[in-house]
Amino acid sequence: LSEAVEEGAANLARERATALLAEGVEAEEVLRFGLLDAMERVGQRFKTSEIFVPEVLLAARAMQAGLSVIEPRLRRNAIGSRGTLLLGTVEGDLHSLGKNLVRIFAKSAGFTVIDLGVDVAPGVFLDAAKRHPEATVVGMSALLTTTMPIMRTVIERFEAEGLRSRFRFIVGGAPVSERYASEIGADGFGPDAATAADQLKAWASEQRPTAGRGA
Ligand code: B1M
Repeated sequence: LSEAVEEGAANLARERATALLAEGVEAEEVLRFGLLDAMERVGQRFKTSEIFVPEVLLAARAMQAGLSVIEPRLRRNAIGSRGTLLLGTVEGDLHSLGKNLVRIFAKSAGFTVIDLGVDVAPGVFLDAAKRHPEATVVGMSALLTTTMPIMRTVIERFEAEGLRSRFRFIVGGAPVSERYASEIGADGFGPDAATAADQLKAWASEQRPTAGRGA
């Protein structure tokens, strides 16, 4: 499977992921050793100019094909809704895979996820917050050092509109750190999608944020 992902062979990735599940391999193992490790190697080869954007794009498509096969298994333990998460990759950033993983893990943990997609402008997060009064968490992904600052802008826009206190903000993505999350005023950081889902669960079991918090 990891070879199929590295080669950007989406159909093969789909077939191999399906075969692995049929053989009884756990979906979490397929994710870690078949998909994530492969994409890590793709990143390394891209960094050293061994491969270029088209190959990376094909690999990402193959990973997405594998992800769609294992998603129902990862979600099999999902329970009733624990809350609603507004999720997106920030403006200027087209990287979708980490965000999609957060969506899968959050859904598995019982959350309703409103996936706003990639290249999400601050105003779009705000509109979604207004359209979904049930939402209490905003999740933002950024993979580029140039797009990370947009996460701060989003939080500032929520503050300016008086909406900050309704939400917890969780951020993540390869260049994002816990320290950066705290610097921009986010409430949480997810080094990976599973940890992000754990954070959501922890928040859901606490009380909602109180008015004026974080303003
Ligand atoms: Co891009 N890219 N890319 N890329 N790409 C990186 C990020 C890069 C590190 C590669 C490199 O140089 N080694 C580099 C960024 C450098 C930097 O900013 N410092 C880079 C670059 C430069 C670019 C372009 C500028 C290249 C160009 O055009 N010259 C361009 C930018 C386009 C844009 O966004 N405007 C670009 C384009 C692309 C593709 C479109 C070809 C493709 C994305 C396709 C897609 O997503 N549909 C792509 C890919 C695939 C990568 C790499 C190789 C892999 C990223 C990935 O999907 N990883 C990446 C190298 C790398 O990261 N090693 C690279 C797998 C994914 C599951 O991991 O998203 O990190 P990740 O998510 C993790 C955690 O970060 C976390 O959970 C996941 C694990 O469970 N997480 C969260 C993520 N979001 C979270 C949110 C949370 C919590 C946790 O809470 C809400």
